[in-house]
Amino acid sequence: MTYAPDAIRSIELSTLRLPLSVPISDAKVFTGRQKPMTEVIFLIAEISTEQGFTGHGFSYSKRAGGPAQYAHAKEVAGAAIGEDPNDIQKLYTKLLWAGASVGRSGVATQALAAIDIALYDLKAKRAGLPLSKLLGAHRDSVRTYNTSGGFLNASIDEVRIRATQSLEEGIGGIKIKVGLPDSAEDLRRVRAVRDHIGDDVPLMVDANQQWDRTTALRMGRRLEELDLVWIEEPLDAYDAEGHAALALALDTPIATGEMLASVAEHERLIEARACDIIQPDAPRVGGITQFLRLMTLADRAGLDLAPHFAMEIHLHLAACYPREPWVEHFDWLDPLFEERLETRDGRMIVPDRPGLGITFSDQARAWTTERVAIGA
Ligand code: SMN
Ligand code: MG
Repeated sequence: MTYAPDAIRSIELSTLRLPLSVPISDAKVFTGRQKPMTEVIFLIAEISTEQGFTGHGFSYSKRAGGPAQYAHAKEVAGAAIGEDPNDIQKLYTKLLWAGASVGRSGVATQALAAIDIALYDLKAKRAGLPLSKLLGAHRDSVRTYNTSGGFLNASIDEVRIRATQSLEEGIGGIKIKVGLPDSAEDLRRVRAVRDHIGDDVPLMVDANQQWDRTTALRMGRRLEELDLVWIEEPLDAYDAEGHAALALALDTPIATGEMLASVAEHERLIEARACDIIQPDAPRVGGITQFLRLMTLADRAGLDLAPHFAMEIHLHLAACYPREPWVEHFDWLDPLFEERLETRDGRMIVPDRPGLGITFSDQARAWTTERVAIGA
């Protein structure tokens, strides 16, 4: 059977505001750098082709950046109309050049990410394959840990309750936030959760960049006894040298990377040997085309992988990583999709539905604030 080229007929872009049930605080709020988070803004891309195939993708922003991502996507998406949707790398490059004056990272490529992810969803659906199978999976499920129950706005009792709920739902690990101005309170919270879940349940902590190098080393040494899976973002996301020194000084693995906005920024971290576990975010680095490049670099550097947030996308990608990865569980996005991801025996199960396996819900449509059809 010869290949009959298809063509992109339209790209529908929309902005969606997901309200959070309570204002969310990590350490960046307690150091006064940010306000509590009350919503997450999503850029949705829905691509349709002349042969009738469709694909959905999303990017996101917190506190600022959403309108800019939507505006940039609106300006450049037209360059993809009429192109073959299977030429994903060509399309990424074409859209990058269409908006080249604003660079190859940050908002510019986060706007492209939604379209890039939608193209992979479409290609996998055309093939009748889950995205992980299209890309070449290593596994059908991925170890998973919960974050949404461990923020600093929650009391330690609430954190304990959410940890129990997560473990009862079949989630395999618990991450809690640290980085409070009072380090003694940090230690009390971590020790309380370790005592609550027991020594055999994987436990991680996340300082969201709020320790200085001295505090990070002191806290890292005091946390060694708690046998953590990793200490996340102990330092500023761009302090590759500080992370590298800390990784050498501590036994507990160092994880970081979520805030980096391009493959190039991650390469600097990898070259500096700044971490043991890399935590890239596909929407944040420009989509799946970029994430796949990054997975290759990370594997060659011998790093473990624990992608940040957006489990609906990262579950498929982590399933393709050569080393046993982790995927981060948040329940925040559940209302956006008709389907729910299944967790059992500590792992998240890759859906056997074609593509990403997600359908936007009526609630998602109701939370949509802007929408434009390019090319239709
Ligand atoms: C995080 C995620 C979502 C909102 C704030 C902070 C975090 C993480 O750093 O690792 O999940
Ligand atoms: Mg984090």
